[in-house]
Amino acid sequence: MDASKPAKVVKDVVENAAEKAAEFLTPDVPGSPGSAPATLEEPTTPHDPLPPKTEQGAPATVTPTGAETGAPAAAKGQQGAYLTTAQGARLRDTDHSLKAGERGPTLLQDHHLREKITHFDHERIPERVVHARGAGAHGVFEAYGTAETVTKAGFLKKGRKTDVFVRFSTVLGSRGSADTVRDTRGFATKFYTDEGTFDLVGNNIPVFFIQDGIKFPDVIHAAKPHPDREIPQAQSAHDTFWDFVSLHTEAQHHTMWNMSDRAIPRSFRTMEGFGVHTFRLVNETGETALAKFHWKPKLGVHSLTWEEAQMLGGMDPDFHRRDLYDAIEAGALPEWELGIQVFPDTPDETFEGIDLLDPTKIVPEELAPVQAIGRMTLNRTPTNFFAEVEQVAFHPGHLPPGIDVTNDPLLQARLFSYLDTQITRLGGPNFAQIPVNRPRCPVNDMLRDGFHQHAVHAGVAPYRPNSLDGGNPSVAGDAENAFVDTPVQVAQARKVRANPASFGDHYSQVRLFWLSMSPVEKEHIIRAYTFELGKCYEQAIKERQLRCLANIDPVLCREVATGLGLPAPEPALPLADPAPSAALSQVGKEWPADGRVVGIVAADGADLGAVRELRTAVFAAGMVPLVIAPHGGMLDDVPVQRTFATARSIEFDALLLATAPAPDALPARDAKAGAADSAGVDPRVTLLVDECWRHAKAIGAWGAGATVLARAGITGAPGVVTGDSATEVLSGVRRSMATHRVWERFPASVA
Ligand code: HDE
Repeated sequence: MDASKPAKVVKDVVENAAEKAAEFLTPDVPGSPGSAPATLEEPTTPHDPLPPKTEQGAPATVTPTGAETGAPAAAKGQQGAYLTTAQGARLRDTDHSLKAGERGPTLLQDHHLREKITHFDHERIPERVVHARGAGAHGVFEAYGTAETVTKAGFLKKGRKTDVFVRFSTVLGSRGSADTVRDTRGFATKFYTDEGTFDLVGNNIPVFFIQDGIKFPDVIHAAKPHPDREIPQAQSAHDTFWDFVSLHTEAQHHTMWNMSDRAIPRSFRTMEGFGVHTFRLVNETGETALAKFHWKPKLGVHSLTWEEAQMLGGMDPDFHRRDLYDAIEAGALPEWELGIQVFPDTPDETFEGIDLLDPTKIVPEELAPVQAIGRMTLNRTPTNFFAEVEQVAFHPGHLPPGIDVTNDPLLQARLFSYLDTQITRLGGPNFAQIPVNRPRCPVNDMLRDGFHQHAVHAGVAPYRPNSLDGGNPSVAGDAENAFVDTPVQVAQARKVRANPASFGDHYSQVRLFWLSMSPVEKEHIIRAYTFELGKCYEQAIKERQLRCLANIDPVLCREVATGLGLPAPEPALPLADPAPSAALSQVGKEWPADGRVVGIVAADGADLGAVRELRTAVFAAGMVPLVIAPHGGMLDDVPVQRTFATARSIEFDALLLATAPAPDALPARDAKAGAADSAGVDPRVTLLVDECWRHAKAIGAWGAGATVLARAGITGAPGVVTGDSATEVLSGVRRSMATHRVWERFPASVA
C-alpha cells in the first residue's frame, strides 16, 4: 500500500464498495452492526478498510470554506490499513504502555499512551441543555413548486432537490435517557440550500408552553429533575412541573398535548412536525404572507400505549433510534410531506380572530388547509453519531432569502439563544465549519480566528470597505439575491414588559383539542393526567391543576379528580364553544404498513414451510418479519431473530403464531419460563399474546398456533385472525394493521 497517497487507497476501496457490500451484507432483517460479518478469530492481516454500510451517509467532503477536498464522497470507513498516532506515525503496539521493564513503572516518555488517554479524557462535550437525547439521519427534500407564489426561496422551486439532515429528540432527558418517555419531541431539519442553510427547528407539537422566551428557563427548570435529589429523570410527572404549569396557565394547551398520545410516539416516522411560530414569506415581487410549517408523515400519526412506553424504557431504551435506523437499513425510507398554512400578512397579524404571534395557539386545518409544498425522504444513517448527531447545530435564524421571522416573542428569544448555546457546547464560534454544519454554498464571511479554526483564510483585508483585496467581497443587492430583512412596519408603541391582550386566552384552544379527540384518545388523556398528578406529592398542586382542568372540560376534570380521590372544582371561567378539528385526532383512518414489524412464533416441528412463505410475504409487503423461537440459530433453514428469552411484545406491531410451543424444558434458565399455569404453552408465548392483546395489536394464528388463542379465550375477538393458511391469516392481520391498532377491543368509558 502506498502510504503517501491515503486518498487513493481509500478511493480504491470505495470504488468497489457496492460490490463488496453486497457480498458481505445479509439482505435479511436490519440491525447488522458492521458492513461485514464478524469473524470468529481476530483478523490479523493488514488490509484495506472495509466499505461503509450501504445505508450510511456522511456530510460532503469539502473544506471549511466549501472547496472540494478531493476525497471520494463515500470515504467513510477506517482511513487506512495501519493504526497511526494523531501525527500519522504508524504504531507497532497499542496494547501495552511503555514501561521500565515488564514489572516496572510506566514512562512519562510514552507519547502514544499520553496522547491516547488525554484525548479520551476530553471525549465528552456538554450535552444540550434541552433536547440532549436525540437521533438523526440524512435525506433529501424535493420541492413540488407549489410554494413559488408565496416565497422566492430557491429550494422550494419545482423539482429542486436539497440535501437535509434531521435530528429528532426528547426535550427533558439527559443524553442517556430513554427514548419513549412522555415528552414533546424535537423535529429539527437542516436544509443545505444553495442560498444558505435553512433550519426548520420545530417540535412534534404545534404549540409551546410559554408565549415569551423570557419564561424558557422557568419552564425548563420546573420540568427538569428537582435540583436537590436530581429526580425524576426525563419526566414531567413531578411537583415542580405541575406547580409551574398550573400557575402559569398559558402552559395548559401544550400540557394537554403532552398528556395526549402525541407525547409517546410509536416512532419518529409516525410523528407530525410543526414550525410552531408563524413565519413571514416573501415572493419574487416582494409580496409577503404569513405561514406556519407542518410536516405530515407518510405513515400517519401513531403512538405507543402508555404501558408499552414504560416497558420500553427498561427493555429497549433506544427504541426510537433503533426504529429509525432499522427502517432506513431495511429500505422502508421514512417520508414526510412539508406543508404550509398561509395567511394574509395583515397589520394585526391575526387570522379568524387567532393571534398568529401567540405560540400557544394553532390555526385549525379546517380554517386554513395545510398545502403540501414538497417531500422529504430520509435515506442515510449517520456514519459517526458524535460527529453528526451530537455536533449538529440548528438555529431558527438560519434562513434563506424568501423566509423571514415574525415578532412572535418566543421566536425572538430563540434567535438569540441558539447561537449563544453553541459557543459553550461546541467550544467556540467556529461550529459552522464542522462537517455536518457546513453550508453547501460558497461561504465568504470575514469571520476570523477563534477556537477550532479549521479554515486557512487567504486575503489580507478581512474588513469592509477595503482596497487591498480589491474591495472584495462585495455586498449583494436584490439582483444578486441578498437576504433582505423585510421592512415590516412597527406600530407606534412604548417600551413595555407586557403581552398583547389577545395572549390572555389560555383555555379555549385546550378545550378545542379535548373536544377533537376520539373517546379512546380522551381515555388516554384522563389516564395520563391522573398518573402524572398522582405522582405529585403536594395536594395543593393537584387541586390547583384540577381547577385548570375545570376550565377546560367538566368530564375531564371529574374523571381525573375521581382518580386522585379529590373533589372536582367548578370552572372559574365560562367554557368556550369551539368547533372540534378532526385533523387533531390520530385515529379513524388507514395507513401504509412500511417498515412495521411482524413477530412470528415458531419452533422445531412447526409448519416451517408456511413460516418461510410468511416471511417472504411480509418482506414483499414492505414490512419486517422477526421469527421468535425457543432457541437462537436456525429452525431448519429458517433464521431465528428472537428467542422466547429475548422477545417482548413491544417491538412487534402484530404477532402471528405458527405453533403452540410447549413450556420450556429448562425454566430455571429464564425467570419468565414456568412462572404461571400456562396450560401447556410456553408461558413466555402466553405473555407475548397477553401483551399484544392489551396493546390492541393484531394477532393471527393458524394450525396448532390457533390453540394458543383459544386457550387465551380471545378467538373471534376484534383484530384476532385465525385461518387455514399462513398467508390468509396475514392478509386478515394486515387489514387490522392498516388502522394501526384494534381499539374496538376496549370500549372507552367517556364519549
Ligand atoms: Fe429550543 N433550544 N428553545 N425550542 N429547541 C434548543 O439549542 C430555546 C423552542 C428545539 O436537535 C437549544 O442547540 C429557547 C421552541 C429543538 O439540536 C437551546 C426557547 C421549539 C431543539 C434552545 C426555545 C424549540 C432545541 C439547546 C424559548 C419548537 C433541538 C441546544 C425562547 C418550535 C435541536 C441547542 C437539535 C434546542 C433554546 C423554545 C425546538 C438552548 C431559549 C418553541 C427541536 O438553544
